[in-house]
Order: sequence, then structure tokens, then C-alpha cells
Amino acid sequence: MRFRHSVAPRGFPLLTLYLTPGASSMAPHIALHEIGVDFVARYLSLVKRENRSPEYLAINAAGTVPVLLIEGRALTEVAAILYFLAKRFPDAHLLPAGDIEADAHAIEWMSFIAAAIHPARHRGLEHAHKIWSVAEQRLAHREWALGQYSIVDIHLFRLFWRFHADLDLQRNEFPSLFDHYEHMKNRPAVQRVLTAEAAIGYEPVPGRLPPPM
Ligand SMILES: N[C@@H](CCC(=O)N[C@@H](CS)C(=O)NCC(=O)O)C(=O)O
Repeated sequence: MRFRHSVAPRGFPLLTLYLTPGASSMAPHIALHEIGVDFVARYLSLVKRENRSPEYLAINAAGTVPVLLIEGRALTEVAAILYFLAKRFPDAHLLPAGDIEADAHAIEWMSFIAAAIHPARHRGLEHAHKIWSVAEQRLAHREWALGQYSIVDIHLFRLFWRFHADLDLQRNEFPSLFDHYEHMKNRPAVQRVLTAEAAIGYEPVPGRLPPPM
């Protein structure tokens, strides 16, 4: 396990993100950079099975990344971590403020992303295309999924970034998703994370194309 530390200023909650370059942890990594809060990053190699060490399993019994430690307390699942960060740091405007219906739509999107989009590849190319078509229809040429930039866009971006080449998704069939991807890649926080994670190095996944740079 490799460690990089940055110390949170006094009075701030100490946040620690367990991450693997290019993995699901990229989403909360982007959110932390959008917020600009100090955090401790702990890098794990999935190939070396560092996520299956007894120490890590004691933190997250599922052995998955990401985990966010909030003053030592573990929070798992991308959607939950993103939601926590958006609510804990409202000045970053990662969710529409004071809008219950928008909150519900954020949960709607992120449930769909986690439950349908993320595992789709395992059910074959045809199924994955069908699921991404649903995302395309839901995005429906909006710049941002909720009408303003939010954690939903971060979550969606990470999976499109990871899978669009692998699944051979084409711009003419998925124009909203490709436009969204370009908007995301223009954001400084996204560029910083892509650069930082590429510098650490993506681990090769058998049978998959390497992630785009
Ligand atoms: N539903 C989980 C999925 C997390 C997940 O599947 N992470 C992968 C990397 S993208 C992982 O840690 N795989 C290692 C393993 O399962 O052993 C979430 O949203 O956080």
C-alpha cells in the first residue's frame, strides 16, 4: 500500500480517501478536488490484492474502493461518499441547494449509475449498450444531468471515461454522453485528477482496453 499525506488544517474534519487509479474511487477523488478540501490519499493496488488485506477488510468488508474515512469512520459506496461530500461542503455547490426534488433526482441517477451502468459490462456488450442508451435518453442533451453541475455528473463521467472505448460507444449514437464527457474533461478538477492518477499508473485489467488519457 502506498501512502501520500497532506495534513488537514486544524478545525477541519480529517478526510482519508482510499483509491486505485482509474477505479470507482476516481469519482470522490474528483469531488474532493472540486471542493478544494485537504485530504489524505491512500493508494491501493487491486492487482496486488491490497484491497483484500486483513487491514483493509477491517475498514471495508467488501474489499472495494473507494472508502472515505471521516475522522476515522468508514463510509463506502461512491454514491454515499459523493452525497456526503456535497452535503458536508455546500459551498462547493455539488448539489442544488435546498431542493428536495433535485436531491431525489440525484439519488435516482446515482442508483441507476451504481446498480445498472456499473455492472452492465459483466452482462455482455448488447446489454451494456442498452443501459448506456437509457443514460443517453435521460441526459437528453442537457449540459449537466440535474440542470446544474453536480455529483451526478462526476459519477456518470467516471463510468463513461472507463467504458466508452471498451464498449465502442460511438458519438452519433450517444451525442449527449459524448458532449457531457467533453464538458467534464474541461474542468480543472477533472484534469488534475486524471493527471494525478495517470502519474501513479493505471493497472492493466485483463480483457479490457486501457483507460483513455
Ligand atoms: N458499488 C461500489 C462498487 C465499487 C467497486 O466495484 N470498486 C471496484 C473498483 S472499480 C473494486 O474495488 N474492485 C475490487 C474488488 O471487488 O475486489 C461503489 O459504488 O463503491
